[in-house]
Amino acid sequence: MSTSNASSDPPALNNSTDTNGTGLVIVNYGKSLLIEDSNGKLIRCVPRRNLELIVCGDHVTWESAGDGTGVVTRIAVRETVLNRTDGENRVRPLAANLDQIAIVAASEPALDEFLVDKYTVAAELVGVQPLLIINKSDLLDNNTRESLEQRVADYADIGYRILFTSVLNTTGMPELEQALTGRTSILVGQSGVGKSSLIKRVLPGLEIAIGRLSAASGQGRHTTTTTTLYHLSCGGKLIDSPGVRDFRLGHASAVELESGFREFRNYLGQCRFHNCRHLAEPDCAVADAAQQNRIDPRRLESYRQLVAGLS
Ligand SMILES: Nc1nc2c(ncn2[C@@H]2O[C@H](COP(=O)(O)OP(=O)(O)OP(=O)(O)O)[C@@H](O)[C@H]2O)c(=O)[nH]1
Ligand SMILES: [Mg+2]
Ligand SMILES: [Zn+2]
Repeated sequence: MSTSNASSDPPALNNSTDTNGTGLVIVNYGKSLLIEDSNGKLIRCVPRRNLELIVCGDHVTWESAGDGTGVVTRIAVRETVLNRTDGENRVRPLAANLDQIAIVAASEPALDEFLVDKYTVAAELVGVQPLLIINKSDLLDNNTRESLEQRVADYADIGYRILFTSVLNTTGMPELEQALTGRTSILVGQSGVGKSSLIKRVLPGLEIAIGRLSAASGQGRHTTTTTTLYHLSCGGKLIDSPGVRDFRLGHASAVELESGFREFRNYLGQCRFHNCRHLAEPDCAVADAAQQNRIDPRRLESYRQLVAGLS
């Protein structure tokens, strides 16, 4: 198993590899990146100029620089890519060649459904399954558990899998491992929900920096600073990513957004206006479905908020 720690300092390298070839990107530190060659060795590389941003999960071609380090010369075509929009309105890739997006939430920090919605839309647009993980289930009593279950029930109705997990009492861990087996998954979500702790659980012995929630604010500290790929012993790859306050989808049109809400699909094409945006138009099949609770009105509100953000 080759991994690297989650701090921003590149780990010590095995310098015995000195060839060219293909590699898998384990982490991009900014100025340098670590790739894993076909023998599982880690090689520190720099990207050749003019390459687009290289991300975790990318398959690349590299050339030896002759000193144990390498130069990445090419990025293989990505099967999938998870994008976000950054503060300067640029669409940036976060990770590539994923086949599952595991959205991690918890009761602390409080569940942010709009954030979860944005990640489910991102997963739909990427074309991969979202898995919703409600971690820290050990913190729930009967009442809080019931209310949280109710809040996430609509995601189950849509068809998304929900796993309640606890790193402390290992609830849901066998199911989580099974869901991760044989796939490339990324853990995303707010800071402090326990993404790195979950990785540490499924990869015992791995030293991952685990932060403490600030007691005062109830906000998690940003303990994970780089997106990092780990190999699971059960087969499969798991990518840890830094926690977020917010997630802005990569650029998506209104039509893409409506198809990103899977449960709307039954109603699309049934509105009075063929170009209905499901905002305030008359005879809107999507709005009618929400009124009858066949669509969660809260999810329609999320969609409307995202469409409003387009203008
Ligand atoms: N009670 C309880 N605490 C947990 C659980 N999982 C994680 N924690 C605690 O939650 C805090 C944050 O955990 P991390 O794993 O660092 O969270 P993270 O999502 O990786 O945070 P970022 O790296 O900042 O995005 C730590 O103090 C963990 O010990 C759990 O299942 N139950
Ligand atoms: Mg973390
Ligand atoms: Zn409509």
